[in-house]
Amino acid sequence: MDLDAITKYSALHAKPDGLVLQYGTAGFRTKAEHLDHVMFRMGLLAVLRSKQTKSTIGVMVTASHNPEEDNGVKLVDPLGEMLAPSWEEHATCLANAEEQDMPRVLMDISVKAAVNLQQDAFVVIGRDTRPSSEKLSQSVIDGVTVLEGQFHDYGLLTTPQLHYMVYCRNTSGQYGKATIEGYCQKLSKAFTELTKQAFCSGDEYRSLKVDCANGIGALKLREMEHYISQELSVQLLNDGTKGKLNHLCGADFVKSHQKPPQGMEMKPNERCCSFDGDADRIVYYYLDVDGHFHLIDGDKIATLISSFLKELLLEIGESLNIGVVQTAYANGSSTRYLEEVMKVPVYCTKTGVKHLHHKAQEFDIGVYFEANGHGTVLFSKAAEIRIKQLAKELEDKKRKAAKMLENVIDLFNQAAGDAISDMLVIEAILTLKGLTVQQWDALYMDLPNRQLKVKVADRQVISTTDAERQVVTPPGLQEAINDLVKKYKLSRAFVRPSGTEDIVRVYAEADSQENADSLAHAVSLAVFQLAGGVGEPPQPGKIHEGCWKIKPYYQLLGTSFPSS
Ligand code: G16
Repeated sequence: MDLDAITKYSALHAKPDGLVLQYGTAGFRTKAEHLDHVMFRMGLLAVLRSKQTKSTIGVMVTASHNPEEDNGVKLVDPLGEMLAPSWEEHATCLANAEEQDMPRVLMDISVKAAVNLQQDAFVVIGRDTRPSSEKLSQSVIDGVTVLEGQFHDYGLLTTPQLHYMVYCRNTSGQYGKATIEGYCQKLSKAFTELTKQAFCSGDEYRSLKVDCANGIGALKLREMEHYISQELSVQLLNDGTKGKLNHLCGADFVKSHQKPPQGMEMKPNERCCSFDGDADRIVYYYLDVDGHFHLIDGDKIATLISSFLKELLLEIGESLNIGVVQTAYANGSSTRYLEEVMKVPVYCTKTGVKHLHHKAQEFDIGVYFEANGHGTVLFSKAAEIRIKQLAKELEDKKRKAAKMLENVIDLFNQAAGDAISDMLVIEAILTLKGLTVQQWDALYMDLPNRQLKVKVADRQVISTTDAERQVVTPPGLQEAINDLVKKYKLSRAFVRPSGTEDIVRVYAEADSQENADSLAHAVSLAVFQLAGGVGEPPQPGKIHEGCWKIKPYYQLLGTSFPSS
């Protein structure tokens, strides 16, 4: 390791004094102007990780759903998964080392992690469309080259596409070709094969409006469009030609405000969806004939997908175990529907797809989705081999079902939650089942809910347990939440520090929208008072938006998956 060269180049990417950042839910995120040194150092770290794993490592420059002014960076491990937790710690140490200490910290990491410095290293880099991303990805490249790592810069990519590229490169192309054409060909082939099987191919199922959050999703969906235009016509809105990234649009906006994005003109019952800024999340929605907005979030996506997979497994007579993984944000109705109606085991993990992904790996088929629309499905190697074998051996209807499963395996991006891939899966299922968006929505009725943000001086004063459903510190906060929850029916609330924004998130659900709003507001006030709120205390505000025509509780469990 040429420490002199590292010191010299590091000075060109100097760390602002006193700045402390943490590798959070999805890497480092903050204002773009504070990230140059982090990018350089993550280039260095990616080389060490590549040497240690003897594999290609990915570096993605994006702040996903955050505002355009922010940016971020995360490392992608060999099988396309999120960075191992012990390396997250190394990343935090390296990013926070003061300028003069940085080379020593880098050496310490290589010793601690038993990195063979003679080993070759290869790093692939991708970035989103933020104005700051190109320069910041150049800083990553500077870090890679000063440690004499080789690299390939993919330039503009969605985050899940970068995960896919890493996975392909480390499996000698068995998972697919590590190019955009390879990605589009793999997914579109599976999509075409699947939709070919549909009995119902009326126009109703063949067009979709997509809000691309003014981000990279627009560019990459345009590339995919060329491959799928025979089966699906997509109309792209918020494609980045006019608006600002994630501003009044995108999956995070739609989910948290429970209303359509700017620029989306919706006819009644028209199926629409939104991607987030780096196209790793998707939510669906529609307006009913009375003009009410209906959101179909990650929970309902997981339900649709697991129902479909369960049906196919039943058809081929295989008892592979399916598990669904959610977080505390999952709507109570979704968990009840999955467990009590569908009889599928459901598990709750901490927020962050890295946690869900890990849990989902325990099943033959692990379906994981966060309520915010971030998720995918993982098939174990054994399940994949068995399904492929059955697709050859079985006959007639059973063979058809096994073939469908085979195509579903190819259609999912198993490296990471992927808005484009998930959209194609959902469109294929709706077409195959002959389901309208309203029928899908009617699987169960969401409990009214509200998410709010509270600004505090130091969000780390809040620590949690039980998959973030209970507060441990500061003292008294959990008791205050418990007392507030008792005042409402069918209610639940929790708070947790965000790992991507400098705020505390508050979630509440209850029997009516008014009660969910009121509970969320009361919990926000408790956070403000007990966890060091800054600025104005949270105001009740205008938060009664959206459509929640809630039915009595017993009806929430009533519907079953419509069969074709
Ligand atoms: C990232 C993570 C998600 C997480 C979200 C919000 O999403 O990948 O798993 O749900 O941040 O996290 P937090 O509540 O900690 O801010 P994205 O789409 O921004 O990459």
